[in-house]
Amino acid sequence: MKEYNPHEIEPRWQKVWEDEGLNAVTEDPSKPKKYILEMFPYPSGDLHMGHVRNYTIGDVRARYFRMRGFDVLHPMGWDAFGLPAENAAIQHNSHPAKWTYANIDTQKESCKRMGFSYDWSRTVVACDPEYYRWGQWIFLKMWEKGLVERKNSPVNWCPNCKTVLANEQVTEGECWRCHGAVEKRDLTQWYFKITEYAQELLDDLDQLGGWPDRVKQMQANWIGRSEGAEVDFILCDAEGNAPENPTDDDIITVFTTRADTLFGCSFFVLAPEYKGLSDLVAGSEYEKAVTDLVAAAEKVSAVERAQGDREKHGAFTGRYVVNPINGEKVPVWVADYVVADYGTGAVMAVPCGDQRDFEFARKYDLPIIPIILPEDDELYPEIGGVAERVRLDVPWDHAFDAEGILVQSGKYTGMVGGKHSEGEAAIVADLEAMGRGRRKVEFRLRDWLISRQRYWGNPIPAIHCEKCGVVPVPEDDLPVVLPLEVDIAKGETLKDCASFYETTCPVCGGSAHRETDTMDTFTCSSWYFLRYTDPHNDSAPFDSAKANRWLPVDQYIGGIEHAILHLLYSRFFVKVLRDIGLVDFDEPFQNLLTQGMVKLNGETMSKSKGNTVAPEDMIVEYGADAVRTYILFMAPPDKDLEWEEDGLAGIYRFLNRVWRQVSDLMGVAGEDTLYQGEASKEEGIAAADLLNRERHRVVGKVIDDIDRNNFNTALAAIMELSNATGDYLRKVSPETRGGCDYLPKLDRDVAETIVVMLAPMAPHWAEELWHTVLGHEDSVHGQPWPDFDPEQAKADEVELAVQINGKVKSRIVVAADASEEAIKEAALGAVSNAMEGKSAVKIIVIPGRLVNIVAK
Ligand code: ANZ
Ligand code: ZN
Repeated sequence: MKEYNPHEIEPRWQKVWEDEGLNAVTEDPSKPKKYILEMFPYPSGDLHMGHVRNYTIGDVRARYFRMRGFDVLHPMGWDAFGLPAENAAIQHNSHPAKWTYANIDTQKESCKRMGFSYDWSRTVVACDPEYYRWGQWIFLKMWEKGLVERKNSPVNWCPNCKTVLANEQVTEGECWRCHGAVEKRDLTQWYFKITEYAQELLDDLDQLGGWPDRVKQMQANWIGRSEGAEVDFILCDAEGNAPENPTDDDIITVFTTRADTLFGCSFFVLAPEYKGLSDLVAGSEYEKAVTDLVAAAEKVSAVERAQGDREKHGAFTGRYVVNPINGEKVPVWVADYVVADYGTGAVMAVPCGDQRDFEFARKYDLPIIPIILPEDDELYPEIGGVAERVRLDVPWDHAFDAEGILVQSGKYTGMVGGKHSEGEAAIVADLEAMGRGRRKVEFRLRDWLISRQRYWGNPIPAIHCEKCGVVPVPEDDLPVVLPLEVDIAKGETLKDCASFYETTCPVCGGSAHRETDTMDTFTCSSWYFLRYTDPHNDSAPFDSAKANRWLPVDQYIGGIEHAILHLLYSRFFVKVLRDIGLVDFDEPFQNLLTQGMVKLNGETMSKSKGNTVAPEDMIVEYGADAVRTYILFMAPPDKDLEWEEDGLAGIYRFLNRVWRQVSDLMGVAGEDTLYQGEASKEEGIAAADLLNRERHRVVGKVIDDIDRNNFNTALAAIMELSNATGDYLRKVSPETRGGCDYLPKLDRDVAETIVVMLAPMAPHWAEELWHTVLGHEDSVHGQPWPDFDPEQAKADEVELAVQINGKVKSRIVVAADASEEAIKEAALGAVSNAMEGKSAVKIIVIPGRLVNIVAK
């Protein structure tokens, strides 16, 4: 018998599989399909343990479904554009393309060494013109559909990365990549109008039953639907007089979810970027303070400013507006806690109901008028039911933002106030009747800023012509090839590349120049999963029939860090492609698994912390099969995994042990046999029965577990089958087994069942056993999944431990369907001596396990 030697076995089988095209997608329409997908990696350096975990999970599912008779698509590719390639090129005085393709080669080799069953002929590489060409094509289609927009707006600018960042890429005022401070700049940028799909992106979360609730909640929060109303306030002139016949120009509108609190509005606040703000203060004594405040606010990102716990800053504009509900004049301030791009950028401040307004009022000594109270509030006896307003010095230290009763609110006094409340409905209805308000739904979601002032990305297919303006590159001229002769290490940009920059206008034929912005790399990852279905199509991004057959993806696997942006953008792309008529489904990913982190000593492995374990080193030590199996065994896939090399060594020993058990079962262990099988005939029969039962039970359990991604419990069950096998081999000698007509069949059945069930996890190990020990010619990976008979999985009898006061004193064997009374009787009988005159106070039966007799 040969020893299990992964270093010899694994590369050998990898070569055979590759030569025989074992992992090629069959495209067999007679079979049901499964599309198993792992998020494609960014090619920076080699694979790390997080990748290996992600791809192992996907690989097991792909292999499992092939064995269960599905037509499986399981591809891999690279998200190959992006900033790190530029930074590396600058550092090493090289070219981003060189760095990127070298890393792709390294990662691909590592994938092969891990035995992942990708169909490499379907690889999608985002920086290949054959792929990005179709990204440009989709861009043009979106443009045609009115989903592309250029606008001049204040954008987040990272001075470090010299690029614009989407709001989503700014966290707490920092760039998501370099963590440097982000500034505001006014630039003309390209946007995808994802907001047109906001409602559908929210509604269709309901279709995603196979997504973690947490991820759906994160998406819903990001979309941020808010129901409220717009309310029109009338602007007074510089002397503070309300216009007699206000025109549209005299109106400043706010968005509020709490129109019920209008009587508590004691001031009014504009965002520092509010359009027309400078006109309001021009030439007045308030101008300087306002300008200073605006300048200071510019240095802080909107995200940060919107955070509740920040100290608020403001300045009075010297102007007033009239509250439409009660005709009261309130002062207009500018404050940094109001953001320009939500609602209207103006807020009716209600310090008694809104904590931010409350803090601002306290800081600048503005009135706080209590207009909503809980009935048990200490102020309630005094002003509960009072319709007319009195100014009170309220003793509060924070706003009251819950539901309550409206007080001091004119005819609305006594109504319930709060979001979606009776009072809110009544006030909005009256505002509508007056023509001073209307229902409004707001979304937090902003349009997607897709232009980047970077070289290493997909060129935006647009041309700037002095005469014709900005015009699309004609479809037939695609791709706009990213020129490789740009030396970014020397500081060159696309503008410096004349052969790219100088062009002619496709409309008038005059000289023109190309757009030099490239697309956000999130555009590349928003549809790669569609391209895999038809990766070499050179007349369309993909064939609709192919995409419609393979998608939605049956299982998508990736990190929680992509829970918002990547998934939202991909969902958006699919809806747009559906509306263009290219696909006939609404959602790209049916089931989503967000895998947990790989940790070392409680800390997430990361290069920057220097606490990584290189997959390569582990392969050298234990082989890829052990690494794969270990990763699956150590934790459920969505939970964090604490790396322990001892555990990996344990799994290696497990594979070795089963290797020898299979050899023993097949009678080829020779001198290496682990087991001598010397027990009595009765014990032998019992062990054989148990083994048969375990075989049926475990197959059923493993199917159940893998279907639910519970690979760890599936492996634990296979270990139980291995234990039963060991017990059997210890009790039944090879001679006994050979001399019996059904045991050799059981031996082979159990051996093959174990090998086939471990094949998705330890593919090389299983293939080798399948050929050399089990004597097959074809591949184990083409075998059907073992059947099982639930009837045979049931035990006729069960063994129970019998305890007296928690100490095991005996064991009994009872019928599996024995009544509790019968079990108690048998247990008492078994321990009658041990009771030593004590009497049973209570008998507890734990079915299938034990009986505990509480004795005194
Ligand atoms: C008056 C009011 C009274 C408000 C009250 C709240 C409580 P959500 O639920 O997130 O949609 N708001 C509106 N536009 C804003 C902006 N551009 N910057 C900062 N805050 C803004 O939040 C809606 C509420 O946020 C609105 O309702 C408004 O304050 C504020 F007791 O209006 B509310
Ligand atoms: Zn032109």
